[in-house]
Amino acid sequence: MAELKCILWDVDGTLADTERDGHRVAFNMAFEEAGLERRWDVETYGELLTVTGGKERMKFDMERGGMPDMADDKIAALHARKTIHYQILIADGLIPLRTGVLRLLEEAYAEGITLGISTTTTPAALDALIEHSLGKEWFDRFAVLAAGDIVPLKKPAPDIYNYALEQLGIPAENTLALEDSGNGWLSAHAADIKCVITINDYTAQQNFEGADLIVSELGEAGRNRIQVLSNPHALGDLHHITLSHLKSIMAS
Ligand code: XBP
Ligand code: MG
Repeated sequence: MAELKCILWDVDGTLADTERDGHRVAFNMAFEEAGLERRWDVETYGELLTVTGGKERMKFDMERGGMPDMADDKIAALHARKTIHYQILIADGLIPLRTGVLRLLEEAYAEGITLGISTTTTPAALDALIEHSLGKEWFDRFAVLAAGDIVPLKKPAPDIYNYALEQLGIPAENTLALEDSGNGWLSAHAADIKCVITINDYTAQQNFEGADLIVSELGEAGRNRIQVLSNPHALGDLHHITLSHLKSIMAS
């Protein structure tokens, strides 16, 4: 039984559905700009999402014959352009937060629970989403922004979660992660952090065996009831997820 002191948030797919209409589109813009013929359609991108990290994803596609051969520095330069396109898409306000995210963030912040980010995406991409989808004040409200290449191994390795915990000085047993993907779940689990999953179209079929709660979304009081896919802590009849549900998970 442990007290909930910290919530670490994944970004892509959890804070917002950024992958299909954000990152994927930005990759394709960078490919076109560089004169490459390769385009990642919605289905292909879904396959590629099993590889975390944009540079790693491009390299994987290259190694399987999708993209032309490129040296690491070319991949990095292409990815830098992709990040700029992504920042512009996000600044245009095209990607809203997922339902219930802001409500739960605000509730937790008001209660003094430490909030942090644990993501595979590039810091500049994260900053764009915070600024344009959450609001600038959240730069100060998150106690740690753990992102991208700050650790050598990306999710599913536990490194990014371990890094965030080290920075915060908060034990894993007092921390809860919010994730959307199998790789994210494996990463949090390997860091001994309890984890709630909000699935999305790209991750719905992935393996979350052992996760502490699996739901379709966090939901809102005034909206449709969420779908509950796994409720191992027997939280009762869930219409939407509240902070007290997250506390109950930690306490059981
Ligand atoms: C998701 C990722 C990222 C993004 C693209 O991260 O794996 O690679 O798809 O962002 P998370 P970059 O779910 O951990 O937030 O191109 O900046 O890597
Ligand atoms: Mg994610």
